[in-house]
Amino acid sequence: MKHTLKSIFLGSLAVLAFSCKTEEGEKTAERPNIIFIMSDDHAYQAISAYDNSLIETPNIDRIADMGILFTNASVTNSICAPSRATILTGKHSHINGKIDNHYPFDTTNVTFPQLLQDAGYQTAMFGKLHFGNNPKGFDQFKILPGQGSYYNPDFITKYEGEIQVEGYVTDIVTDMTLEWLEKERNTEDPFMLMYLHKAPHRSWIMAERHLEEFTTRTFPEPTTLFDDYSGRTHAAAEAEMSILNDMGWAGDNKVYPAVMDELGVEEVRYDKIRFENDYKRLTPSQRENYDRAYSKVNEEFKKSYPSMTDEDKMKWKYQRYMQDYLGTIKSVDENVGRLLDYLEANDLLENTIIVYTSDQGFYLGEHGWFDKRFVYDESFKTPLLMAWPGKTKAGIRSDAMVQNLDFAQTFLDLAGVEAPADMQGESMLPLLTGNEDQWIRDAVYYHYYEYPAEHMVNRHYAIVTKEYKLIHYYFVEDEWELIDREKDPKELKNVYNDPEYAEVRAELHAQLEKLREKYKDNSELSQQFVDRFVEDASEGKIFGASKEKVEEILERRNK
Ligand code: SGN
Ligand code: CA
Repeated sequence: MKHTLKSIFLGSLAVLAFSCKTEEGEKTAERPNIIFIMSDDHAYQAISAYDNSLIETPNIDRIADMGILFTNASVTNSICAPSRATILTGKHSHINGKIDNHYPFDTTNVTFPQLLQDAGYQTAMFGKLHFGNNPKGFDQFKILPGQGSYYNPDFITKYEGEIQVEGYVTDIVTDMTLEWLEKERNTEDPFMLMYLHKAPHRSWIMAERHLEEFTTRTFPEPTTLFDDYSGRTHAAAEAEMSILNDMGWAGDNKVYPAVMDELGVEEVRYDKIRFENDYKRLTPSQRENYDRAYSKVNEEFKKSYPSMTDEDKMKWKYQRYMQDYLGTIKSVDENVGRLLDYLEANDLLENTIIVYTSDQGFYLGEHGWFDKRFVYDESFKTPLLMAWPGKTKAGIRSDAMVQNLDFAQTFLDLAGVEAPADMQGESMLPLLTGNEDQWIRDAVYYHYYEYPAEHMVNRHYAIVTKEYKLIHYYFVEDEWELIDREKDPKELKNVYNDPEYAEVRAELHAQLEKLREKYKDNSELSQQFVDRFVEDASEGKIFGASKEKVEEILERRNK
């Protein structure tokens, strides 16, 4: 069935190609250009097309106005480099091998940019990749080393070696992108461009022009800011991503280390050094603007800190977090606007597919958290807006269960390139062309691995349907969670042992096993990844958690 539909589409592409040829036959198929815009850790709660209670993002919203907003888009593994590996390969982490941020990407994997390049696409990548190796299949790339820096960032470039560029990272990545479109691209062949922002990743440092406005704004608190994690397995309580306890006063919230010393504020791990590392990158004039805004924050903090209760601290940190996080998004939105304006002014909107997404979602205080990793909605789901002006209907919403797993096959399909048989996603093309009925997936698979590590989110895999989530945590304790997504949208209650759900639970278990078979995941594979970790940990590689903590967990595991 799928194959037939695909043939029909390829057939119509061929007709399109034929009809595009001039009499002299000089013009080849008008294959669409692809622009893949991705930010790092951009929560859908912080895009006004989804929710305008925190920030207005008029430019990102333009993409939804021209096309589709997906309300159920998700990732297969909610962490940076694994998400990028899944996007490029069209395969789950256990198949492409990039299960976490630490082990390098296996460059023998076939990626969709390589296939598009082979098929005659011009390819370019600018911004954050985070692989530990350079991307294959690109005519041009300028990427940030590792996480990259917000101010005066370094870049690894394909032709100029390592360079440092003065300015603000979101503006610079856009300058590079526009320069490539304007000067390097030829206008004959289609292109595939990956425009990848570092923002709004931690430590959330906004552009100078937004400091004054955003450091004085106040934002509404989520209703679960003071979640006590009762009603679920131990995994939620064990996680170290609490705004109150794990967010740094200095490195994250920009309290000056000297002020912390003066007040006797206790440091969260590496907090002051993270602040210093960011601060020392600023030029004197950048520092002046930074200090102008943050000295006011620090003055106010000096007055209020001595009498703050834990509840006050949580509230204060949440506000500081939102000011900085959303401040960085303001620049992303402005720069997306610059790109869209360029496309419009250069008649490029018509035959270009524009995608806006994030490598995963993010907690903006829900459950008292920042960061991601869990299969709970805020980090499992990711924003996805797609437009193909003239082809997609404008302003529609889709609740289809699409994933980052699907991009590779979607882009290959759009370009009329056959996808390798071992890719594991589905082309989203039917959803873009109003053929929703041809989209049949009703459950997705998730598997997170990076544990024990920074933020201490337990290893888990899960099946997610529109109604339920069945989650299995493993490594030390084997524990299950069943979430009723319709009755409990905030995901506060595990009903796994509730007799009322016995039937649902049995059904989900069976479905989960089928999905694991389909995607070729199993306990032997998980065990291999665990064994590799345990061996490396015994050699002192500990991936961001404290040594004592890792030892304690491994000991618990051995019991
Ligand atoms: C850094 C951050 C973490 C974050 C990881 C992964 N700590 O280590 O908070 O979870 O990146 O993020 S920081 O102190 O260095 O800011 S990811 O998006 O790259 O997966
Ligand atoms: Ca990320």
